[in-house]
Amino acid sequence: MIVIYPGSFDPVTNGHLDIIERCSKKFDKVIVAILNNSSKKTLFTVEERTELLKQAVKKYDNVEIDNFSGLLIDYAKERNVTTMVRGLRAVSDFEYEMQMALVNKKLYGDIETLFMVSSGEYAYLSSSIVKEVVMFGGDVSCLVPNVVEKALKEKLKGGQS
Ligand code: COD
Repeated sequence: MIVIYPGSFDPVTNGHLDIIERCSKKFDKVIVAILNNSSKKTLFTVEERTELLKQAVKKYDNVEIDNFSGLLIDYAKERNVTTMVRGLRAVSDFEYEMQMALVNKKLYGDIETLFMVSSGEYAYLSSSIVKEVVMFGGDVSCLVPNVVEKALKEKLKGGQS
């Protein structure tokens, strides 16, 4: 089975990578789909987020990095994939995830969303938290891959975003 793991990945964290690794063991192929939405302000461009993800997942040969703009269901149709994977960290994720899964299903009946529960050690981790820690000079080496840590320091050098 081929699945799409969609997200902003701004930037990819060890929490995302944990989901990707677990999916790569369970499914034949994982398409990590980065949202390329010019109206949503991101720290990293879609090209930068793609490059960081490519470097972070290069050890898995069944993981592809791609990007999409517009609706996720249109991308899913284009790729001929009907299964999405989303990560669930806490109850706070649930409402948004449930809404998204139900809207996607309403718009495209074939689509199914599978939820993978975060590993306990990453349940607190998000891209936003990582950016905030770096902005205030903290060490994120245990939260993101080395390439991401380096890119974050370059971007946020001197506390500027
Ligand atoms: N542990 C486990 N899972 C995690 C962790 C962690 N530490 N951190 C993040 N995750 C999961 C998230 O729960 C999510 O499932 C996934 O990883 C990606 O997370 P983010 O934050 O990078 O990405 P999101 O949630 O901003 O992505 C939202 C989309 C881009 C998928 C969504 O906005 C979308 O599909 N937009 C396109 C427009 C569209 O179709 N809209 C209609 C939807 S109803």
